[in-house]
Amino acid sequence: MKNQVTIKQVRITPIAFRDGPLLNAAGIHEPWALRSIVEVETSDQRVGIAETYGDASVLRALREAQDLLLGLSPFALNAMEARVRAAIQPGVSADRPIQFGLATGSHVTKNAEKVISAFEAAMMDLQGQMLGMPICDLLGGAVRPEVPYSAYLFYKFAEHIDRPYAPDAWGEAVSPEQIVVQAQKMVAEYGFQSIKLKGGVFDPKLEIASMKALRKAFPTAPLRLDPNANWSLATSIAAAQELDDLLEYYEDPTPGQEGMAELAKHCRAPLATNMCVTSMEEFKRNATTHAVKILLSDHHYWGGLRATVALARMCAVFDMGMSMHSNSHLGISLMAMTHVAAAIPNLTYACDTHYPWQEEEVIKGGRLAFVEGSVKVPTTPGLGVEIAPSQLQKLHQQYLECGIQNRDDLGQMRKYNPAFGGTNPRY
Ligand code: GKR
Ligand code: MG
Repeated sequence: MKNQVTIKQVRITPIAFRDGPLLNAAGIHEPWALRSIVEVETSDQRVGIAETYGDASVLRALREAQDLLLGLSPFALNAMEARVRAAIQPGVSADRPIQFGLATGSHVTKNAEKVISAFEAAMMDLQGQMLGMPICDLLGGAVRPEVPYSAYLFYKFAEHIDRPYAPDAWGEAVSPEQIVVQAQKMVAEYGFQSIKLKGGVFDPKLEIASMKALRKAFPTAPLRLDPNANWSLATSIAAAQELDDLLEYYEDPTPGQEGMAELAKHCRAPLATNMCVTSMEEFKRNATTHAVKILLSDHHYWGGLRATVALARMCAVFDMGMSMHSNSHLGISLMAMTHVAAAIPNLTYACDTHYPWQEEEVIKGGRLAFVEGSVKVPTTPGLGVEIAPSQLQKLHQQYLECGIQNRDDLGQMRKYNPAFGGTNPRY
């Protein structure tokens, strides 16, 4: 077609930003978190943007696929998806090993979905700019004016080993009392109304005590605990007796759908996951195992914003609730999460976000604001945020200098404790 706007350039820039010494089932966060920033430029000089994982295998997949977009209209999402699926090998091999295992979404087997998602978000940003509409309108329209997020608490050390930079303002949190202080600070600063604790770190007794202390400090807030499958089935069943009346949902206490299905028979709190239902095959199996009642969606690995809207419909069909998972991320991802969450009627649980743990930004205007725990859904065209070029350059330089190319929480923990086993489930 004459004068049709087409994609003429794609830029992929890996970045690194400071991240806290947050503890989890795998170990501890490294001092730098990685992301990839995608910029898709059109023949009429518009730039659409997206943010996704920054591990080496995703970066390589993005780079392998970037030229597939050249010449496409920003509206040609099906053509983009077909090209990417044909080009990206889903399998695991010696040069494509399984990446960080805490979130199944980060496996290389999902590289095609991850690349499609990133390209789709950038192309939908362009579509919105061209039509003068926010992305949520392209997804059917916002059903809520703001999207609620939950406080995402972590056990943590006061500072990283070898002190690569000055410690963050959050301090140490290795006891129930310190977790309550962390929650109070996060709720005071962001206004969150739901609270999630990342568990699977310490003895379950201490983590249950933390949940009880949170309940005392926040008598009415919905509470969640996520041990990232680091508890055996027996431990999870025993803990359920104490947690049942405290939890809004019990997220991934024990590994696998079969384990979760067995646990479901022994607890009243609904089970939620971002670990044992991360693909349509697993979704189909869950319909038989009845393991999980609440799915934590994540457009970054479920294949994009439109795929997440479709997933929400599947959840409705199978009587499942929907919440949203997060990994360490910046404002471009937060905006994409906000658009898609705004457009899904049955995403009724406050979404996860690591955003309070991040101090740096890549977007113009700096860090995004939360009001009463929610992010306002943008009404400006496209995604609603733009890259600050000097920040992109700075964070890219940090990537080049930080020496990390793949997230490795286990390796990082072994710097503190060389004997750290990393067995899962540990308790
Ligand atoms: O950042 O340590 C972390 C989290 O544990 C993350 O890796 C998980 O993917 O947030 C996630 C979850 O809900 O399982
Ligand atoms: Mg989780």
